[in-house]
Amino acid sequence: MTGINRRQLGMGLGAAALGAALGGRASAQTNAAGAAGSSAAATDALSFPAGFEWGCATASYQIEGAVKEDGRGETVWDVYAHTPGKTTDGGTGDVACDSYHRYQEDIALLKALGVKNYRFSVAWSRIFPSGKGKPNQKGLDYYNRLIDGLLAAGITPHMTLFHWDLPTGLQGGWQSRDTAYAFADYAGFMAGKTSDRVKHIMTVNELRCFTDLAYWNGNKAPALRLPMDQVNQVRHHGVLAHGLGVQAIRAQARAGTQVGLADNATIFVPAIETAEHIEATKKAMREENAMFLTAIMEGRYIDSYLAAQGKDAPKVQAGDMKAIGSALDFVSLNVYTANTVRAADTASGYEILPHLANSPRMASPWLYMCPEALYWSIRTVSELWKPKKLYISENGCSADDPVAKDGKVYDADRVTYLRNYIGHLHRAVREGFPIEGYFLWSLMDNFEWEDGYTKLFGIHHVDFKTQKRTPKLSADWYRELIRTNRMV
Ligand code: GBH
Repeated sequence: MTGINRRQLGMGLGAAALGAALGGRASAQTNAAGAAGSSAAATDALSFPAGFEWGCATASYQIEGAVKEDGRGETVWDVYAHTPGKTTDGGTGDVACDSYHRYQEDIALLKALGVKNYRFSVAWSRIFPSGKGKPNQKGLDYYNRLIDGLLAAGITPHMTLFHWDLPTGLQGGWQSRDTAYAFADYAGFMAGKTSDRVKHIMTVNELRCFTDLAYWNGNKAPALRLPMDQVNQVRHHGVLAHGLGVQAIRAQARAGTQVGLADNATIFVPAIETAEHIEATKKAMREENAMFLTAIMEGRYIDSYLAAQGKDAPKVQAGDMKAIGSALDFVSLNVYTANTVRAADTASGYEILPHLANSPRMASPWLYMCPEALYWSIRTVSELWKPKKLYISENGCSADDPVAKDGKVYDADRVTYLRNYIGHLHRAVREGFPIEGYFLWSLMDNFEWEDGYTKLFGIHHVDFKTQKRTPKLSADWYRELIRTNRMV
């Protein structure tokens, strides 16, 4: 559906916004507006535009297994997961969902679900086992089989090039500027080899996670706790890798290849939907993400960030910021939770309100329920930076997921989570923001990083002893949403 059609739809349906977000029934007024639209599918207040891209997401280390096969090189996550005490119950990605061998089965799952889009990531160390140097054909062959299999099933591949599994062969990891150059070489190589078939490429996944959480908080690989000046340098190398990656992809990809990134900007929602709180929220969005998404969208580090970091600010070389600010075809956001902001009489002009002990949340302690995050993430990013297109590249949740007597997982809580978040996605669509698609995290239960296999996000249950995949209630729900292209 075109932007014009969406705006027409939005204008007609504005009055129904609240009703739809709450799962209410379409009113006579909205039905009339829908009938006036050009798309047959958009016939009521709860429909999505025809062609809205529904998908599922996964990542290499979390699902592939086969860590020593066909020349794959070691990564920081292999080391971390095998270090006693790092992951809950000692979980590793050695086998995970065994997707390296079972990718055909996974394609069949996607097909049965009716999703037409799949977001996967490439394990850098399968392509360049030590991060750079001579490419490994067998690793590339795997992704060619996956891509061809997806296309044969009528599913569009959306490829992420780095989802945290950094080759240990890269000395110094993200502390080294050379890693950004190595990433660009790898990114260009993959674009050259796959862009005849892959038209959507994301450089990196979640800058904050592989920089701050890995080199400052120390709870993601390589689990360091560096001083702030070094942390800022790691962050800089992360955004630089993205920017140089964009340039390398553009240099080597076929015309028409769309390039972006999947970032987990910290999301803010206004306490009350009034001009002053919305302004404060946008300000928080821009300032709290200054070292990541703001730098990428503006091609500079904003003054407040540089002032706050003082002598610890990153060391920037000529040309870096230009590369970092390379124009993008789309911006993808991983959205799980958010913080509430109010306008306040503080130096920054805003206050971020803390989550409280009884704030509702899902099975992961950090996963506070905040459905409006999906709307406000899209709106604040759109209004601040006007990206051409947006995607939600991840949204989903962990849940308790007990297996019932009949072998099925009835995850009604996950359905509630998804239904509410997608209700707010629908609002963003209705209001005409350029949101193209949505990827549910995750296709199936998988290795959840430091939580091992104790927090599971899948809409398919995986029996890790037998590798049997079984649709949960949430998969049935998502299938129906896709089939009708409508809130269900
Ligand atoms: C995403 O990260 C990842 O892309 C994906 O691989 C992962 O499986 C999925 O979401 C589910 O977690 O130490 O308390 O500060 C999610 C974003 C941000 C979640 C940081 C955990 C920190 C927890 N992550 N957050 S805490």
